[in-house]
Amino acid sequence: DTWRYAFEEAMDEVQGVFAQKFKEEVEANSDHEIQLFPFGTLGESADTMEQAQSGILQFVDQSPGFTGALIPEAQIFFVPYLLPQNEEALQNFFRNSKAIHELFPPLYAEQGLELLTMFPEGEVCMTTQEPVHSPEDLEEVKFRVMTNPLLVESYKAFGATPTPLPWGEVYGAMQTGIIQGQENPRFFLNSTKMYEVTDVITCIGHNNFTTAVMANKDFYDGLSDEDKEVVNNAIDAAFEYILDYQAELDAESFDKIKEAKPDMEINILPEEERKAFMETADSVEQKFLEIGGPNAQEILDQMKQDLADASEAASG
Ligand code: 6CS
Repeated sequence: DTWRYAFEEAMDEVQGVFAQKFKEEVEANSDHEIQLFPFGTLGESADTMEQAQSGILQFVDQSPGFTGALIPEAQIFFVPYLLPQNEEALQNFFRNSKAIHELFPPLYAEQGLELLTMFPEGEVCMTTQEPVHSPEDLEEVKFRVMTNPLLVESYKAFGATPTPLPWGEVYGAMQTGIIQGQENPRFFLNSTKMYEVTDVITCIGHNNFTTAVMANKDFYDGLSDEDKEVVNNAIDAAFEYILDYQAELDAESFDKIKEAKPDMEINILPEEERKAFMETADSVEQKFLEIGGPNAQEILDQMKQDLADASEAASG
């Protein structure tokens, strides 16, 4: 039989590479086949999520940036400066987090989804038309964000005018001037040629792009123990593979952008310029507790514990 798996990116982008690895593992270890549907083949992220919930798709990759409306707790990934900038601590966190491995799965289950894994896609940076050195520079900037209420709050706190849009509309909206800024991980700024429609990249260390892979829950529950193991092992193999893959991609992406557009301005903001952005974190965290659903406090507390453990293990 054939299992259908949709994701939000192209075949050679991070989610696509993860999906290909998953497919390879499943097909090597079972008689099942996986059919992959990259971005654009079945609609936007909201569409593929509906298809996974209704069982038309067996697997879907949807980032918390879009899941926030469905599972309000998933908005926690948009509290700025919550995730560590240290790569080892970040990887420890995604491997071991109790919040991810124990608290989130029942919340996804309520929506008919089996949460299989979450993984990072790299540091998120902004691209804009004008340089950004402080929140004042984002004033009057219509800034595209994923359709996630807390991300809207976060960019309001950064001084911008947030404009939630599905991904498919971003390039065109930037070209026609409907928006003047957006954020995404480094590799994605390169692969989607955001440098063609913006002139400045600004990194302030505020986030790493998290994504999640799920199965339709009825489908997953109906699998034999043996097939569940095939799926889980394939997810583990793809997870380990993607951690290194994305870290390497991250490192080379800006060189590639510079090659493609030598006058692209790339600013990694120094600590003193980051301060004003960092100072917004508390208010956005407070907002998360208001709009992050009934389990917001529990998730936040556990996440902070997990992050402390992950950082300690990294430095020790
Ligand atoms: O910004 C977005 O909407 C997209 N960004 C990434 C890195 N992956 C998929 C998502 O749709």
